[in-house]
Amino acid sequence: TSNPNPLLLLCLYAVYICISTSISLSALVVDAQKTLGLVSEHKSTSSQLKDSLVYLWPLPTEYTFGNGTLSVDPDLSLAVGGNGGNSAIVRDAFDRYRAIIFKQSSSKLRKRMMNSHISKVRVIVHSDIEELQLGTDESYSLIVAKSDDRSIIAEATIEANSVFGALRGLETFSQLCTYDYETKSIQIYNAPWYIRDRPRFAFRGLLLDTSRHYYPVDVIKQIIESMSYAKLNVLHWHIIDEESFPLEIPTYPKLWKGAYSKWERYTIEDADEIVNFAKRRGINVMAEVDVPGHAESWGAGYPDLWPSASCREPLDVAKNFTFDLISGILTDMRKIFPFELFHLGGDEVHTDCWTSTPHVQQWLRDHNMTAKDAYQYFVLRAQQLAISKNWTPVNWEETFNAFPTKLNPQTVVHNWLGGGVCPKAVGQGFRCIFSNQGFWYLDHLDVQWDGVYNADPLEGITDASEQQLVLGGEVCMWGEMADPSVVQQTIWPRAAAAAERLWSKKEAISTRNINITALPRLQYFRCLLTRRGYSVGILETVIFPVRGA
Ligand code: CP6
Repeated sequence: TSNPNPLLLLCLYAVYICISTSISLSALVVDAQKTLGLVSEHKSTSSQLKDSLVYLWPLPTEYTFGNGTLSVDPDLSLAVGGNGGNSAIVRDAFDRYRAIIFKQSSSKLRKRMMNSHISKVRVIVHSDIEELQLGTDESYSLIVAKSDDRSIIAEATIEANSVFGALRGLETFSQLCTYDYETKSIQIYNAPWYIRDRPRFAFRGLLLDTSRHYYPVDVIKQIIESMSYAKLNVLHWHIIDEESFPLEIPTYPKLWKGAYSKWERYTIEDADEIVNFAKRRGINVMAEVDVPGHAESWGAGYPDLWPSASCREPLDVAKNFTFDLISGILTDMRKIFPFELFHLGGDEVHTDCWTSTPHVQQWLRDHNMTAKDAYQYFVLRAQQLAISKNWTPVNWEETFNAFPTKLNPQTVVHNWLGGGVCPKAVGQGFRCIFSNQGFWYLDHLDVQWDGVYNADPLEGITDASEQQLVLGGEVCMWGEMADPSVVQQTIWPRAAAAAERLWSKKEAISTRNINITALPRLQYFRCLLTRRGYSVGILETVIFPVRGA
């Protein structure tokens, strides 16, 4: 199309603002979908203008905004209310966010008291329960508005049922704050804001693999901190694998011999610190002990776990010692991992060592089992151990693919292969986590942000009650090709694309025109991460036509 006349643009913009403020005045909160619907009626110019106003990631469920500007007082204070308002979690988070908001050029900040300004963030938390579990209420509302039309005093008010909802609200508030170089002050544009927000899925995860490369505790904390910026809420800690066993297990202290070195280890205190750091950011840690495959490193300390010294995987199914040891590991880990989900792996089990090692062969004959039977036996026995310690087992999808009717019905099936197992799993009543490797494996560097963004955990599931069984999804940062020097820019910004898919309403972020509806906001989020101190990979414009456009 030809270049539009700037005056015409201005008119369109004014009309648009009038419409949006009148909506906000009449209804206070309208559906984001309606707002976006408005956009798609005037494609190109006005939609670009509109989208340039909402730099929030992930997009809130419902929001309206106006055309005013508010300053944020550098002496911003917190006022709390409700049963849970006085929580240390809320206070600490406020201090963190205040530091983030005023990080830029803080020494040069000017107090701007002449125009309307916000001096107080009011946080109301209804419940004082600080239990963080799957399905913990993360909803919140955020209002950024003047107390009344003539006043120059404005306020930000966050209201939430739980402290974790309040954390999400503080993140959104921080994203509204921008540094203005002209006035050397923090500004909130397009006020008043009325936001009501809640996650689409309860499980929004990132897998971190500390077996292939060791990550110092501080690096793990940085990753957790960045997850909270995108409202991700589960760190799937793939602690142990065949390459190394970095975690301290007091009951079986020689397992630690499987660490790469004496200093590439996590003590119980380290793990505890990570779990508590995550909790204070509304993030659960789901630990994984992957059995019976991917466990060669266990034998460095206890060689009896290997079928033989020359054939070392999977763990020896024929010895009770194997299961006593797993039980000991789970007992020790239960004390530091309060999350109700525990991952037992079960993927990529190659049983050749079982069928080729004489004593295991004999055991299979004695028990009248094939190698596949023994795989099932192992997985189910491990599940029983986890269940007996009051955990809900999660298993990689091979377990479901091999013996779907035998798995404990509580099992959460974790997809990773390309075949789309979730529709089948939920069809059989199992819960499911989506991590299709074609879209959500971050070690696949050829998958670009739009591929991540366009994938949907509910693909192929139409029945509403079956959709309920999809807990959400997880992006996977496998560790073979990543270490602390590159992990952040491999995770970001693509993990953020999945984070919005998992948080925001499907209709609000359709796969149509994502260069307009998503890319500018994601670019902005990418810059937000860099401002907050992270290395972030590049973002490419999607070449149209994309799927569904
Ligand atoms: N480690 C473990 C891995 C992978 C899996 N489990 C994996 C497999 C294929 C790809 C990426 C990662 N490295 N324990 C599969 C769940 Cl492409």
